[in-house]
Amino acid sequence: MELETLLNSRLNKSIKEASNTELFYAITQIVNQKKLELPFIKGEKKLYYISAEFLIGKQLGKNLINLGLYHELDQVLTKNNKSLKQIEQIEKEPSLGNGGLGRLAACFLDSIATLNLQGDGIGLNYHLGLFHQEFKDRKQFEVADEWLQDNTILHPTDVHFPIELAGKTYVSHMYDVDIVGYNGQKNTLHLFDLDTIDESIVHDGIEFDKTDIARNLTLFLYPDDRNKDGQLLRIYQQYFMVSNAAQLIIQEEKEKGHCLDDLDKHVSIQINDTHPSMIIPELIRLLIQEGIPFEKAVSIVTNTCAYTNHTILAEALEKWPLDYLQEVVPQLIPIIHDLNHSIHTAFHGQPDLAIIDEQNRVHMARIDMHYSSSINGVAALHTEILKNQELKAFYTIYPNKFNNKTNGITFRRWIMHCNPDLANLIDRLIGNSWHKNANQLEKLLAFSEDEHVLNQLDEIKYKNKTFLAQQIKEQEGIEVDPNSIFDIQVKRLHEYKRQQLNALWIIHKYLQIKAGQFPKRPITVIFGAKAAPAYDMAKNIIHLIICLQDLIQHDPVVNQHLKVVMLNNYNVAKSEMVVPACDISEQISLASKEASGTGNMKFMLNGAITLGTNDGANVEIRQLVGDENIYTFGKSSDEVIHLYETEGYHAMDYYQNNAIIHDCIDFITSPELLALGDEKMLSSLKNNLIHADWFMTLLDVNSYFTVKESLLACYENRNVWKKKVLINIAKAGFFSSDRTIEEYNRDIWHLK
Ligand code: B1H
Repeated sequence: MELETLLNSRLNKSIKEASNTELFYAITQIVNQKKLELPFIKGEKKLYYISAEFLIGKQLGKNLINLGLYHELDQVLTKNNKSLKQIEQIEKEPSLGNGGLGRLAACFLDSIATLNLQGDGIGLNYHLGLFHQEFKDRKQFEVADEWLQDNTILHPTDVHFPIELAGKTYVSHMYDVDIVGYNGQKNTLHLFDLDTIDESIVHDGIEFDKTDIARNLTLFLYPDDRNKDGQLLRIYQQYFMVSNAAQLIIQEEKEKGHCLDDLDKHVSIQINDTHPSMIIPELIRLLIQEGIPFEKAVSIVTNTCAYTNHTILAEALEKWPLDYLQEVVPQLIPIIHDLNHSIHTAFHGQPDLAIIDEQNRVHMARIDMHYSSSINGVAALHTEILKNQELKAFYTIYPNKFNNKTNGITFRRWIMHCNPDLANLIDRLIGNSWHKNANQLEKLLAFSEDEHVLNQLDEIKYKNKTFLAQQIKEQEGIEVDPNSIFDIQVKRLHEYKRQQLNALWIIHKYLQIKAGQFPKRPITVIFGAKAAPAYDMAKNIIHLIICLQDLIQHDPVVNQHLKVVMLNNYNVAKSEMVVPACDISEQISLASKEASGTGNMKFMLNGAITLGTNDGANVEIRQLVGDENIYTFGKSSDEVIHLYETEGYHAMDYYQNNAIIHDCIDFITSPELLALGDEKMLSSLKNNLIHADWFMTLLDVNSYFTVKESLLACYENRNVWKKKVLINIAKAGFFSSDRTIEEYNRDIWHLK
């Protein structure tokens, strides 16, 4: 049936008369029906991608694209004076992730299904998600994100497993989300939950009794783990996730009639960071229960599992006190001891290889590295740092396990859905083969001198900036000029990502404008970021940015030249608004610290120029586009690593010896800012920058300011800029997650 007829038959009125909400539910029903008709992907071997986060974004538009229905439906609705884009807004965004790690898992599920590979995701159904960010008094506050209300994506199943937690048995409940590929087939994301969860125990934002496991287990992603109860809760969550995963895998294998001795021939398990690492001892335990001897079970599990490392920051390489594990998962302790013992014997007690260290902490990443068959980093530089620095001891003993898989993004969401005008222009120029073979984008290079094409690209950018400006006006109440340069930094808030460096530049620009030195063209600096609730310095940085936003907005001279916007509650939907509207993509982490980054890829694909350090995947962007088409600055990762090793960085020296840095930092506690901000938070940030500055903000101030000025100047050279934009789009094909997944499959999973 034609879509229009189908839609009419679902509504008891005409499309014109129906409200957006009525249309949303009618379209959702149609999509659900179409999904039901799709076959599940089948194969000899199946992948299970286990992750604490799946930042999947709104599903309706994505499903329509992957079902090949978006275009037709859009036309039907437009004809009836309705906007599909507005109808899509009605869906609440799933709050099942935090940042790049979770978004990567979502892009991977999309590509796995699109490549017709049999692979399901396994995670948890967080009722209140990460948190919803609110600003009050220019500060971040966290409230529960009730994204599950009006749920249209989760399907309850009748799958339940018994899970032992601290000696008590809980019964899990599995919910499924369909993962539709861009190829007429589907996989599933399985989210586990307890029926006894009680949202009403949450009070004062996101506070709740951390010990009431039956009621709290799957309330929130990343509960505050500063104290013991919080850490225990994270262990409860992680074990609940992996015990469900292990039982599901074994059940599915038995249903297929496979022998568990052959598990590694039929199953691959990808461990996304260390949160799912307990899958290893848990699977060993269950295989032993099934009658397989310990040594054999260990070897099967090792061959089945593969581990991805996403960061070199020590804080994220989890180490759980053995006592805590003893309390929550006593059934795993004998296995962990046996594994530790084997390693101790095999490597003569070498301390940096030990699973249980001298302080009786269990190193989760070390379990992964000893007992899986692949260890990968997420960008070329990151993998080299793992091999030569962070995980050197392991690279020495297992050189063949290490491999690189540079991250990618799904082009279905990150250009076709978020930037339809650009996608359509590309279709007209080079045909649509790039939808399934992203390298075809290089054909755009043929137009790099074509003034007409370059102008069309520029007009699309202007239209996207105008749309974002409208949204900012509506949602944040700030007027921004689409003719200004849109300079954007959106990502988790962390000192290593150095949003504070960007803020220092804003202060610098503000002071220049105050002194009568005006930029050639107004600049709009846009931020979006959530700070972890327990991360005070990150909250201080958000506070500074909002104070600057308000100071500048209300200064009648400065606001002619400069605007700052801190987007509230940055999420996937907001990202889809800002990515197509960006001129300058800020990727300014301290070199060596950003494992890859994936926002950098989204911005490049949508025609922004990167202003970045030689870090993570920026390095690969630079290799692809060439030095003329990216603006890099700052010390290299080798230099930074050397500074850490020699304790050679002293923020105070920069503060005392550089007048510009001195003035910018002093301005943080200037009367102007103290009139708007919290004295304690602003001085704490200032003191940190002078006396600690663990992520070396001041190291790169000089080169950042200089290179940023030359990038802004380049924008005025309109034809040169437009050509750079085209080259960035044309070279972005490498960053398709289809390419990444083909590599995982070729080197690690071998699904077909
Ligand atoms: C990344 C995290 C992360 N790496 C633990 N590690 C967390 C780890 O709250 N926790 O417990 C939260 C986040 N996230 C990101 O992964 C990297 O920083 C990015 O550079 C990378 O692109 C992304 C995907 O690989």
